Amino acid sequence: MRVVLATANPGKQREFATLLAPRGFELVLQSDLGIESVEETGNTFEDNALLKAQHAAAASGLPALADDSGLEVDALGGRPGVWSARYAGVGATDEQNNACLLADLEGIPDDKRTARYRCVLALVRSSGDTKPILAQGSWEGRIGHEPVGNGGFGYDPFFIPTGLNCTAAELSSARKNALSHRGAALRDLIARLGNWA
Ligand code: ITT
Repeated sequence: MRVVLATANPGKQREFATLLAPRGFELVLQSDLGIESVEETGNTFEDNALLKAQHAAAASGLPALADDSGLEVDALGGRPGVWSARYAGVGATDEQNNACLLADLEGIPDDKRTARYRCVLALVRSSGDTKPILAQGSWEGRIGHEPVGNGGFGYDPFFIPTGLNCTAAELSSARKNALSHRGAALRDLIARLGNWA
């Protein structure tokens, strides 16, 4: 099945390529079709995932898969949440977002630094698809005090998954995919696919 992957995030692109290759999806990057990212105006992961998928489907005429994801930190009332990519401002780098997170958590002890990654996927056959498939996954953990590891992307050097003594950035990509919110959301999506397409 030929599907446009509606993301401009290279970290997500790598993870999707590994996760979807064995599932018979032929992924086309929206950037390879000259499709720009749409403005994320939704207030929920679901709304933004749908927005991105519908935009890519409308621009390409192909089915589209989008991911909206982020980090919810309990001590910050669930922030940065849907604003995770823009925590330090529009166009912020991972380093700037991580610095912002660390500053906002200054003085917060370990047991209050609980957090989770959430991922919502939207798969549409066309921009007007009235029955999009939505799937989701989450990954519990806590936020460390310093960056550790070189793998993954985004907040991974600070995210210590529950039950592990290392950060998500120290995991191999296979292990991250097996444990992560994105891996869980993709397994949920595949379970919901049925005879889609
Ligand atoms: P697209 O909209 O183009 O897909 P984006 O990076 O803007 O890319 P989101 O709006 O969904 O995507 O924001 C997701 C942010 O959440 C991402 O930039 C990271 O900061 C964070 N994030 C999500 N999944 C992550 C993961 O597996 N590891 C680390 N950080 C993650």
